Amino acid sequence: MKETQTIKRSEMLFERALKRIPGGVNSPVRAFGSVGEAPRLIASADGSHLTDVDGNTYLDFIGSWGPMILGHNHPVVLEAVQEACTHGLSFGAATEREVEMAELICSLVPSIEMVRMVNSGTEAVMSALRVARGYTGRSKLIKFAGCYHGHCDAMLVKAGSGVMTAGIPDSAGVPTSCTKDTLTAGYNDLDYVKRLFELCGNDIAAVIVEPVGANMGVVPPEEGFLEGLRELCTKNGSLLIFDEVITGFRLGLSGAQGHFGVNPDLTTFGKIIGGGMPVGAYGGRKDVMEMVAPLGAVYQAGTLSGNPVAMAAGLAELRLLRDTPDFYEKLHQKSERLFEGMKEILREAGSSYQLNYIGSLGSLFFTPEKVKDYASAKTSDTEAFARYFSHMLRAGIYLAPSQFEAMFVSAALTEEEIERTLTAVREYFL
Ligand code: HOZ
Repeated sequence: MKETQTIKRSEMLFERALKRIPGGVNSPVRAFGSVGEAPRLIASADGSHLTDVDGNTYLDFIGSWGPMILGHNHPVVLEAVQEACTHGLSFGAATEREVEMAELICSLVPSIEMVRMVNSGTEAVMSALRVARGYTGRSKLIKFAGCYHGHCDAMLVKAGSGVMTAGIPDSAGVPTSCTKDTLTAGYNDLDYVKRLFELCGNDIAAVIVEPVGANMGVVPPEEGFLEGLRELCTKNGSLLIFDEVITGFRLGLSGAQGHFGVNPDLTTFGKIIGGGMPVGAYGGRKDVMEMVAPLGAVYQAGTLSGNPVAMAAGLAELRLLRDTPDFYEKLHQKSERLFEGMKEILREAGSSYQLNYIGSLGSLFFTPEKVKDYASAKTSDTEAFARYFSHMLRAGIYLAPSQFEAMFVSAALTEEEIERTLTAVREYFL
């Protein structure tokens, strides 16, 4: 977008939104608060592009925060949704598609023997934690600073994502009784987790982790970290939960667990499994999932869970990912060209930056420190990030409006668009 292009309609609508929606948005990061820009209100999207209400187009590196791995408006997903709509929008009853969805997920992710569909990643996490507590009869949970597991009460402790830029490490409205059993460790700090297990191993129901941190910017696990968590959980009779809301079906068909070869007991999903519709899921070992009502004593329910239209979108997207030859290889090669190109520019620009990436997820941190956890991510100069963000936005490149979110690459991105992005990065840094 050029400086001369207008954002008048976005501004006018946002003014109206501020009067009737808290902060003008339905999810905090969208307010662009930490980058000092007016949010662009989006009217439509297609392939690798977004178009705002003023008619400006942007190359989209958010992809609805993950689901749009195929790009926007993929015809196969759209057709599946349109076809499903003609049969009814919601039945509140069991359907054939949800059986197919459960079978498909179990066939693609080896650690999953049974799965329950819900409506969001938050719901998936909340339910998985309840199942873990029900199964083990224990109450304590270990989470990692900077990991974000949605906005359920027990997980709003040193959470990543919007919580990091909002400067509220522990949310108001969450009674201490809801978080007193949440223990927090540093990401990649296996020794600390060992100490927690030494102190109260018999009380720990579960360790929950993003197998690749993607809500404090992208922070991959160091060698041995996930394996170490697996070992500790097995040894102490605790469950290991991988939150694959972002990495599921993004790093590969079997997610981060397939990529790293570490099997959790339970996994949570969201984003890609809904193909852009509001869907989440949790699943894992049969003996654990058999705890869920009506089979077992852990209660969890939902009117719109397994919604037929949402299932149609998710099934179409997952089947495409499964059936497109070399889908992930090609996406990762494309991402590598982009991220390695950025690294080269950053090297030329000096050493005050870090670029972490894995597969089609990446983050540029404005810090000279290697970013391996929450503390090192927090050393980033967020004002410098905001200046970079504004430059990119004006060049027509739509990045996540926060230092602590990921850059998502979609299969719709073309070579020409990668070059265009690198040119904008070069213009900023060199
Ligand atoms: N929780 C998302 C970022 N990790 C933001 C979701 C949204 O604003 O749509």
